[in-house]
Amino acid sequence: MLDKSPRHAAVTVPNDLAAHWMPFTANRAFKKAPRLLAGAKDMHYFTVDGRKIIDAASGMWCTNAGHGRTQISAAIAKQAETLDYAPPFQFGIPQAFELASRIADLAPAGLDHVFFCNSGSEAADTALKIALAYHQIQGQGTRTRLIGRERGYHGVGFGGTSVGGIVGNRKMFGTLLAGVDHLPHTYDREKQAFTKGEPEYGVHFADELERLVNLHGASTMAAVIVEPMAGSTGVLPAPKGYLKRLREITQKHGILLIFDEVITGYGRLGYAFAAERYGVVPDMITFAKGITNGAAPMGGVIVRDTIHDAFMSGPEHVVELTHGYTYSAHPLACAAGLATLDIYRDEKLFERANKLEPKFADAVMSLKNEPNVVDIRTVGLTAGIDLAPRPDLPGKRGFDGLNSSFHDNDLMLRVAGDTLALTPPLIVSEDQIGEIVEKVAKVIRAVA
Ligand code: PXG
Repeated sequence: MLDKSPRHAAVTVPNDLAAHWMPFTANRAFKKAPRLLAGAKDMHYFTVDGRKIIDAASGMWCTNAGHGRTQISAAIAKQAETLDYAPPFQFGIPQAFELASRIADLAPAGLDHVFFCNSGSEAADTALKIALAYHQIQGQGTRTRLIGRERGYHGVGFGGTSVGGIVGNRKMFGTLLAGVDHLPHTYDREKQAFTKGEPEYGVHFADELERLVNLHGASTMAAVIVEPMAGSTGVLPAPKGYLKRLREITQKHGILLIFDEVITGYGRLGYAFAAERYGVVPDMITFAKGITNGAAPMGGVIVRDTIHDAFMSGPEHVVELTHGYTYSAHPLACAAGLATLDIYRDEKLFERANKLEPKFADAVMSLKNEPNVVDIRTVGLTAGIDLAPRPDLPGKRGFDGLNSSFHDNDLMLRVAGDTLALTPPLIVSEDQIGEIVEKVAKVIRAVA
């Protein structure tokens, strides 16, 4: 039935979709059968034709507190009226300092400084640049090598693309940064299939870092960057003990460890940051997405005191780190961030995710016997469901799943190749988890 509330009143849809070259989208297929959104509230999107779609993707891993939070939109509106823009270089706004302190309070002890940017991509590139600059000012300028991981995603800047490990995102863009190497990914279906949470098998994948140290020499290595749970590549939780082992090896060799928590931050794994879930303290944490509940673009890097402090020397009138963005700590994003952190705290959403995790895992695992399901992984309020690729057309089953979910089943999910990813807002109810799983079952059968 058409819901007639004003939020999703009819929206004018342009006749011509040609001018907008859409990001990470199959443009021609989209424009033949557009998936157009007009509104959102709590757990739902509304389409331009008034259908109500349950959001099992938090938009794109962003809206952890659900959609249309008036506390956030009111804070943004008020900020826009009071101070629309302020230069972030050599000037500041109180909200930026307050937000940085609030983020540092959520982060592990010792990570007390926040550098703001506008996206996860900028956060990754910022962290990599801080790592290089840090070693240089420490008199270890030979440490220039950056290590990523196969199947890793750190956004689309040249740094993030270089350390990233998804071939489709790399192969069109030349030789990328020099001196980058990659750890192997941590997924072995034979040993790990249908695991809830962190797989038992795979801590040894971290030892590959020793091999890279033996190959390149520790004195050439600047930093290792990994996602505590690889999200974009289809939800690969770290094996038990893996991140701890990486920490031990990086520490032993003076290599910085960066956790890319763009997805895992702000409650997705049941904690403020995954670092807390795993009891491992990296040297830097990158974040984005959930910091503003998706309502304004913002990203950032949380930096260990010793790294930050190393920059704070030399004449005081001189810029310590020659890096930053016109929109670093943008007033509207700061306002959104502060309102978002209030909601996370007041509604105890991280704890809620933690409590729901076993129920969510059980519900999603019930899809095990649906056609073509070859693995299901769950961690926090996130799941990856691998469907066997069609031998003739890899990725087609997943793509058809995206269309079937949106057009025929009133469901939004994420698709990576032939993997369906579920990552609902942390406000999801148990009934809604059931509803999502039922809809996913229909989608899987539709693409069988
Ligand atoms: N790091 C990680 C770990 C990410 O997941 C980025 C960096 C880049 O963030 P920006 O804000 O520059 O896009 C991301 C982004 C998906 C999907 O479908 C995931 C992301 C982006 C788009 C789609 O899984 N993650």
